[in-house]
Amino acid sequence: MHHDTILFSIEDGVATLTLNRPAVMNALNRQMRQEMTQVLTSLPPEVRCVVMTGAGRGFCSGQDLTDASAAADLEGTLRDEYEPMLQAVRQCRAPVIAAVNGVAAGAGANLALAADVVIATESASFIQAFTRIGLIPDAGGTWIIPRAVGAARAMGMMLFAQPVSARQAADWGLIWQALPDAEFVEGVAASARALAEGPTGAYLAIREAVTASFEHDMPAQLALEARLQGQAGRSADFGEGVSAFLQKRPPVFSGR
Ligand code: T3D
Repeated sequence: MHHDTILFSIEDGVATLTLNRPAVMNALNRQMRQEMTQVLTSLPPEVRCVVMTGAGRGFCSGQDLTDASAAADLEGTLRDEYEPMLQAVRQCRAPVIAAVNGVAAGAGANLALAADVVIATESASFIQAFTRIGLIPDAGGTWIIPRAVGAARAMGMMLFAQPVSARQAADWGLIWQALPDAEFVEGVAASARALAEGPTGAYLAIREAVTASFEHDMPAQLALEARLQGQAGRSADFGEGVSAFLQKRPPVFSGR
């Protein structure tokens, strides 16, 4: 399928989805949101890891501020266009890596933070830019950020709208890794390969359990773990993992 605002390719089970409006730092317009949602909800079966990244020097500058129609109905735009895109990331049938190649601002930052794993290049930064234009953080930011870094840092990021460097973000636990710029591309590729060769069902169950943990008490979480582990225990990948261990060889997971 042809896309105008994103690039999409698949190699060795890794799908790379590149936000591709570099002249505006990959600002999100309606078409980009639709194309992202469409691609993420119709991945071919061979895909076992998705890498989201940006073309040019930025990752994503958030809402395209030249789009007057989105501005005229923010609630509708969020409900009808942002929410499906974010749910497509959170419910993707393969683990998602956000490869933050440069600045991630506004909804662009929160799109990255919705991924399962965020790897940023050291020169990148995360900006909750919203209050600069009189808005509140959206695109899931008010849910994800306080859970990741606590209320004090979340409030500081959101009220001051200053860039948080990739290194600071990693030190705070907002993201998984900040890599030196020279190691970024290979580091992302190695992580993507590792996930694409891994036990996909276990990865998706881990996402479900970690997400649910924020709402559950411990008994409810223990019950969820038991159910999800029962499911993992019936997978071919569990059989393969144990056989490989006993035979002292690396496992070859099928993702089933
Ligand atoms: O539906 C709704 O509207 C509600 C949803 C809201 C969600 C949101 O995301 S609100 C937050 C929107 N985003 C921002 O406020 C960030 C705006 N951008 C910036 O602050 C800066 O551009 C960056 C920090 C991202 C990058 O700064 P810098 O100095 O590296 O680059 P630049 O020169 O500012 O940007 C390069 C070009 O991209 C420039 O165009 P030009 O002058 O070369 O023709 C700039 O205007 C354009 N650009 C950057 N961000 C956006 C944008 N154009 C449209 N929309 C943008 N968000």
